Amino acid sequence: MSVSYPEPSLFFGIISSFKNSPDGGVVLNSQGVDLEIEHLAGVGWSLEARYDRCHTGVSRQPFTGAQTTLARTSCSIEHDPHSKLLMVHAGGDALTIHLETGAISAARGGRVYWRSEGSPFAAHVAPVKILEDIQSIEQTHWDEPTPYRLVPTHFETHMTRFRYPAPRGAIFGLPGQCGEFNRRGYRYDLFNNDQPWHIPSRPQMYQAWPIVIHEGSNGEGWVGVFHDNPARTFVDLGDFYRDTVLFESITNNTRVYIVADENLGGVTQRFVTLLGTPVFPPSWAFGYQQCRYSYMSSDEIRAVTARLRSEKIPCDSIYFDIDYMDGYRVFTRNPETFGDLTECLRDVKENGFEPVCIIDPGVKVDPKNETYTALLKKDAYLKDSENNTFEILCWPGKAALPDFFSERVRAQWSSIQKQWLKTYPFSGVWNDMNEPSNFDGGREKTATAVSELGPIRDFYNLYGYSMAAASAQGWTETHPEKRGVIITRSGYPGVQRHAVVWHGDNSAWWEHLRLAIDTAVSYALCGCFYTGPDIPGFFNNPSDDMATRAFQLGAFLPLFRGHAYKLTSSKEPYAYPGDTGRRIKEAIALRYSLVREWYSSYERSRRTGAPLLEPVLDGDKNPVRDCFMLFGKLLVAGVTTRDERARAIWLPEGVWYRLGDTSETLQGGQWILEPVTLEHLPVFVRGGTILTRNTPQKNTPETLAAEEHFEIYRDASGAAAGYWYGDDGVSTTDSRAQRIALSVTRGSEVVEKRSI
Ligand code: MIG
Repeated sequence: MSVSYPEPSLFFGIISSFKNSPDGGVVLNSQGVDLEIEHLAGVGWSLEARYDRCHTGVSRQPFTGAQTTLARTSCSIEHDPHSKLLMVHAGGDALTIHLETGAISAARGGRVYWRSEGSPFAAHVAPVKILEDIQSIEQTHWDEPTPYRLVPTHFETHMTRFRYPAPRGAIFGLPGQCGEFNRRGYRYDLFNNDQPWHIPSRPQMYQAWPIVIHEGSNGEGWVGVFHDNPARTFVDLGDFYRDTVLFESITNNTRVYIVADENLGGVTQRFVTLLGTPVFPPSWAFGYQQCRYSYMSSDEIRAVTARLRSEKIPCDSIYFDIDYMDGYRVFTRNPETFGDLTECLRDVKENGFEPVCIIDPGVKVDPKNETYTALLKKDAYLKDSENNTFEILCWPGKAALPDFFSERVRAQWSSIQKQWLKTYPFSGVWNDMNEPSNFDGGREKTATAVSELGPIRDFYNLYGYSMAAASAQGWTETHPEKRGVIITRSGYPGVQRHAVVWHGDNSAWWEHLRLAIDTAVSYALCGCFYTGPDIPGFFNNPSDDMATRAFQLGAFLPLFRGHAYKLTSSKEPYAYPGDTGRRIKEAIALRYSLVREWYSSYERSRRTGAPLLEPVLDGDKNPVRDCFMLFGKLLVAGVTTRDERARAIWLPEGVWYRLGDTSETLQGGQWILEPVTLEHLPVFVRGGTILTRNTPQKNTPETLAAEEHFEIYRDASGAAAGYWYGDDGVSTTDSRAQRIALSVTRGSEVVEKRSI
């Protein structure tokens, strides 16, 4: 049996007209399809293909995760009838379009950094059958032998395509998907999904980030491509087509952003400009946080927090998972087990913990449920094709999904949340299940629902993003002056403007330690800096060694939160005896000893766009397994296998030190073999760094208020520099915020401080 991949029927090829658009861009037309070219200041090119005239469905995505108000650089056109080339100039950037083939290339300073082969834009005008990866669908066709992992299944759709040859080297991106950090050679299906296995053959995960990053096509610098289409999107990076980057979305219009920079970090910076400044969580969010599915009563919450204190384990936050609710009705509390919720919140706060409550999107269908009826009266739910409330099955049983795509509904939700937070003053809101999860028919069925803005299949991947936006709005309305934590499972590029992200239901497996590193670094490259996994892993009971490595790793990832599934053993740091317990406590103490660095570096990254985490690239620009750069100055080497005795680590150019040891220098620009023990992870500091070190107290605010000292790691010339940020830790505008540049010169022990 031969399986063919569907070829599009329409290419954006022979260009029949082109003209300047009123807002400074250029509009081209080919076979009835418009392509609008714009140049965004500080970002790069935006190419929007509008297939309205040859497609049904939305003519323009009602909204996207990107910032829509960015300044446009005005474009000038240069047409050479002889060579049939159209050049569009904007600042130092130039885009060249071949008027007879639709081929496009992008260049800066005369050097081409991105190019297509023929027309990159194409569409299936007549509906095509989607070929699905058999390993990724529940219902497989094992009896049909296939020469390939694809079988035709399920549904017919229009599709639009964007395709170009992959330059050499690694392809990064697609944060949130499982599988290798280097995505080259794989195929992905971005269709947000609650799938807890996190294994490469079931890659559809909670978030859809249609972003890839690779070298420039001339082998210089780095290029990022954001295929901004929130409908289900297939991304093929050389699985079916060798050496190709291909995006295919099941709906009409696609906007593609192409950004280029000399440095990988510069690509991130451009994405931060495009997607917006990440939220600034309060300082306590940089400490250790404790969660479990679920602490079953306010007494259990009190017992856990008391134990953490009595064992002298620093911790900043305690999470209330779904069992605090009354029958899983959002915005309620269980009258028996959490009857004294008000007092419980007061007690944990007095003990120095910030309480965070889970809030799911599904509202229990129940005429006695106030939230349900209030939203029903406002006509606030997604509908089915007959215009009745679309119902899902989730924890509360039958539930209705608020139409978060609608601004009106987001405002209603935020006022309900405001009422809730006024009654029960939690310090943060945790949005789970917002892919949205549906135990009845999954995403295929949910995708048939209809929003006020149209059929949700056209923007399905924005549901979690929209819920996070509503939560963030609710938080701000409750506390205009105070930062809180909104933490979300589902998302789309731009979600970092509203919320922080956690990686969802991992397992206490060694494999998932690697996945946690790859996921956090992938997110960070795309400008979403604050993410992290469940530590030591949600499902399963870890071995002692695995738990040790998990806490040691978590201490170096932005979100450092312990969590555990209902049917597993206790996984709080105090649950481990002997050396395991000691090592875990030491890992947490190490986190707090660097908490000023966390706070300062995060503040700088969100402000400047410099990635908080980056891959470590060897001399051939290949990512070094399980290693990452943190704050631009620490090199953290994860240990993700049992009984590892030594780690091969590439130290980038320059002078390096082991963390905490300024006496011995290591030469960079080479591989080293570093012996490892269970005591700690190998962590190195780049020469030229001043680290602020803290003395761990019971939580972050107390640690930041206590005495600090500087550790000086000099570069080859004997100098070092650092950055120190401080404020009151929670205010949105804090007049006492201080930004200080630290420096020492050769031969001097004095750390100079300069306000910036
Ligand atoms: O289907 O609220 O990922 O962190 O503890 C399980 C219960 C629902 C999934 C989340 C997990 C959370 C759990 N939730």
